[in-house]
Amino acid sequence: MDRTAQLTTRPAGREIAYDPSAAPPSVQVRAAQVLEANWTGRSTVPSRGLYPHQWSWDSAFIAIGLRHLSPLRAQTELETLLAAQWGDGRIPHIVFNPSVPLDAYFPSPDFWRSSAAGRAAGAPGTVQTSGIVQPPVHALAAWLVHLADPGLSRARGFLRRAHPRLAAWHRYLLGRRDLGGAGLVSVVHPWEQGMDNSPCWDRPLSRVAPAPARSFRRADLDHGTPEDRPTDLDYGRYVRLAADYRDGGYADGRGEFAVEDPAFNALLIASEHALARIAQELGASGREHAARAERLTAALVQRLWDPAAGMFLCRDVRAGEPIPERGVSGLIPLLLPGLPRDLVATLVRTLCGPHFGLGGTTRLVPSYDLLGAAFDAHRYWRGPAWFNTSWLLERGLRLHGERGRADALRRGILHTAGASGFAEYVDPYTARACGTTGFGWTAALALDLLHDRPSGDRNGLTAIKGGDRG
Ligand code: 9WN
Repeated sequence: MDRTAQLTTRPAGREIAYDPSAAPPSVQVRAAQVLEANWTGRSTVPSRGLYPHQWSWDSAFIAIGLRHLSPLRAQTELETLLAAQWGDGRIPHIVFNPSVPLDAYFPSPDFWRSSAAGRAAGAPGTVQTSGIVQPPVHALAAWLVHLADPGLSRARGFLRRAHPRLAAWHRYLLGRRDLGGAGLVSVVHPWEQGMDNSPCWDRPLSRVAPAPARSFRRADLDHGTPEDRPTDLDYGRYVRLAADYRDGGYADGRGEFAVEDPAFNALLIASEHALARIAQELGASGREHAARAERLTAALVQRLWDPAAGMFLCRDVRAGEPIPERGVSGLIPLLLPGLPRDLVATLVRTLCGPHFGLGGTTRLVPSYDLLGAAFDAHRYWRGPAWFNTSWLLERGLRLHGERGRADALRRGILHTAGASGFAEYVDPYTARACGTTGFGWTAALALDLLHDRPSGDRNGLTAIKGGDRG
């Protein structure tokens, strides 16, 4: 059933349980309008101006919110992305819309040349994509989308068709991207991790010779304030890394940049838990996925936990050392059900302490250490708060019984999302909007938090707990 019409005409009170003093009822209607405006017929753009194509992890987050408006559209969103999967299993980070002009976004399809340069890796011939990936939130999204309307999902064979593709995606990551040899996945470009210009990348990026500024034209500056966006020097390095990867036929293992990232790996683990549930729904045991989730959790703790920092750190695989920067990525493993209790307690202390300030100085979780030398409250992933990371941490807090903190963060997300016009990101202290507005995942994740779920399983997380497998 498509609920979009109901949501725009009905008073919110009957369907939605939330505190009206903290979140104006119109947030739900306005969030639905953003998703409507960004819908292209088969998928949702993150933003009409700045990001006019389909992005991989955006689509997963968007589907998680969209399921409350239209389970069918949420399924279609993921199916459109999965249809662009490469033969080697990778899900590309951008699926290009052929009707959008080439100069609307850089790097455009003529930069990536996926069907030619990616032929050996099995890039599709019918659709143009990028050649890098983004965090694997997709199996988690598919499971949550299924739960929104299991009858429709079964009738359409949604999980039956999605499961082999999701399993191949994880096989690609675990088989081709274990560049450090410790069982964890490495990203080979900052855009893959999704937090593009986090100070965590500064050290590994400093070894990369930037492409000359005159060799490309940035389209992002047509839409955003330069102070809110990455610098030209960073862009030159992004371009160099992507061009080298392309020129090597998108083969893995050779590039200068290889980083094991806590959030990327934690999302893979959460998605393995989800795959276990999906397999069970399809009549299998799911044990293989649940066991993999446990092994990966152990590897994550063993390899990336830093007791002195009180959180997980990224690891520079090429230099063979941890990266001594506190990025929000290092808190995201809080969403994992199998994390040792003492680590959970330490992560919560770090989240609420002076480095991230939650419940004290900040309204949402900053993307980078408030006390770090590179902190900048406005520039992209170097300090501002993003809604997807706060949403993930809200889930983590709730999962581990931190109900009061989770409720406060939820109120903060809802209030800020509405008050900022569904901003891409905000100043963590003042909540001033940065980047673009009408941003897809901000609207979708606000909708998700507004939706009334049965108590005890608000986000379907208890359904994918490692200890609860059959
Ligand atoms: C490059 C689409 C994407 C998000 C990323 C965010 C930003 C792109 C860019 O926008 O990255 O992929 O052009 O800066 O950093 O997380 O998926 O919303």
